Amino acid sequence: MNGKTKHAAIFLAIFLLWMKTYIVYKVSFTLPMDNFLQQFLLFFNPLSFLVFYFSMVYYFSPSKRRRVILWLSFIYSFILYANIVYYRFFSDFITVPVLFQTKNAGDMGNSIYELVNLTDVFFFMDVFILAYLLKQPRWSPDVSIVRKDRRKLFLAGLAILAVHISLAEANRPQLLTRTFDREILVKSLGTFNYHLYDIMLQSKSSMQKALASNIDAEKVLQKLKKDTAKNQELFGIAKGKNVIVISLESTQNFVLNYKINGKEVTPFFNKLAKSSYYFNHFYHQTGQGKTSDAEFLVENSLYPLPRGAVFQTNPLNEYNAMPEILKTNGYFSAVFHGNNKSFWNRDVMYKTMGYDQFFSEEFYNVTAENSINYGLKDIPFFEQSMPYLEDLPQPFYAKFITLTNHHPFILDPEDQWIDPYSVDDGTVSRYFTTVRYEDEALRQFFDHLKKSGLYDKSVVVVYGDHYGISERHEDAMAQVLGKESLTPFDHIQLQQVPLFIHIPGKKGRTVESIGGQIDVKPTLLHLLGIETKDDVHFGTDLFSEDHNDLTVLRNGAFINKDFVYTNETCYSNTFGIPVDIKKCEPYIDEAKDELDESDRIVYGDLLRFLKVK
Ligand code: GP9
Ligand code: MN
Repeated sequence: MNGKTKHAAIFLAIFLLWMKTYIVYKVSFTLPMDNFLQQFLLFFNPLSFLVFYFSMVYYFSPSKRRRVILWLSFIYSFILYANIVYYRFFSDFITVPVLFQTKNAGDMGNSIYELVNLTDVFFFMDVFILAYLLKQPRWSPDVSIVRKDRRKLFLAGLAILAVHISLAEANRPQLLTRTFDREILVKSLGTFNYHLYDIMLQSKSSMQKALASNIDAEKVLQKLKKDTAKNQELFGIAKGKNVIVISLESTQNFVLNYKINGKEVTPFFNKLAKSSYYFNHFYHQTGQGKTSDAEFLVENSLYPLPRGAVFQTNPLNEYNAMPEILKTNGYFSAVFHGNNKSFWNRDVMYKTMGYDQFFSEEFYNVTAENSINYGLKDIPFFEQSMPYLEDLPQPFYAKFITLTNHHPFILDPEDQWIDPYSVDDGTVSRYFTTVRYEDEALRQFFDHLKKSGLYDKSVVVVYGDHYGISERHEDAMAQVLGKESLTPFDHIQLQQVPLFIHIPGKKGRTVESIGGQIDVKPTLLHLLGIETKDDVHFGTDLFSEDHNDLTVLRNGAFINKDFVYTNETCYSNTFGIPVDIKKCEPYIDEAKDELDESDRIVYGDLLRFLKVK
């Protein structure tokens, strides 16, 4: 035994990775801590996984053990690093479905380049230190470990895990059964246990469709087939009109009426807010599927999924999407997007949703001059779309997805019509310039519509798809908003995106209803004079007095007129200060049930049972 501890080599490896993970939690992720138990859990949580993980070493022959320890350390570090890079952009952790979204990876080159730093090499330093130390006799892997020692280590792992899980459950009851918020899972379980848990959820959701039955469907769907309250005055006001829906890339509501050096960032949107119905308390409800999740919400009035993009995971389900409903009302449907057709699996999903035509990249003349970042710039995109649009059979339902205002918000100098915001954070600083460009693209598109005569014959719906500036830019955003620092309440406010609905012949007004993307479908159908009582949908008409203002975000946070619930804290919506959690409790459950029900529909593909009848 030459005086050293039996498992010295793996203890050393465990110790180094444990400390590294904890440092990553503190430095690379933003994980707010409410109490001492949470602090302790955060520190403790890497250990249980690491003990099990490294007990594998002893299944290899003694001569290989050193190499196996190093490989395990490297793989662990690599997965942790992948999470760091993903987090830098998405403020979120990797899930299994995200790993299969590789189709999008080619287009993300710019974004990834922006997110990887040279200094990241230091992140792997400890693996080199370990390689060096394991060569020293004091730390070299023990060759004499026998089955009994292995079992002891495994039991120790089990004991640590039991303590860990009980503490995590004590800190947050029903952690494993009712949690949508990955941040809480990672805080409590640790990154790697969380990954294992995620793999388990993945297998469960894959089975859900096979096990779903007509009876489940009946139970879930019956109460959702409701006759959503309407606004009698506006019902059918746009009957038979064309519908043009525009998805604004990464556009948050705070840019409206914002000025830089005396110049408006969104001169056109500011005018549009006055000449249309403008919803100033409207939230995005997207998850990991970003733009595609927003499309899913708007056209199905179902929630996207807690993990992955529903466009990728369930593209062959039965839905009752806007294009399908409108087809039975005599509409032709088309979607326009200057990017590769398979991005977000759109080509497959659009067929499922009943689109008659998809004008993707191949329909456009895309050159080095007229493209940037992900592809065709918005101005030429709208310009080149016009002839196609004018040729569509009417009435049509046409959706346009903009692209230029996408992270990392790069722009050619000749397209820059406003100064970058002066702050020491390139992303935030550039954001304003690409928003300004997008605003101009919309202005020009509206001009084209007016010239072509389509403007007076079409309802135009414009919405922001999701945030552009993630939480990790909070210092710069505090400066933008003129605050000392941002609270979780402020972060929820930042999830507001603009929504405009222009109806020909109507002057419009600012609508104060609190709502989200899930509400667009019933709102729009009602304007077109289409009943919604046979449609399964979660949203309610934003124009109706009985509109349900409980707006649920995909991570279980919610907003209504009285409260904002986020980060396990209940805030007064009027004052933005924490109030007794009990006030939020009834809605916490309602919000979760709603997300659960929607997930059951999507995972179980339950709408197929409706169609049969
Ligand atoms: C890609 C575009 C951007 O075609 O819709 O997608 P996002 O990354 O915002 O989801
Ligand atoms: Mn987007």
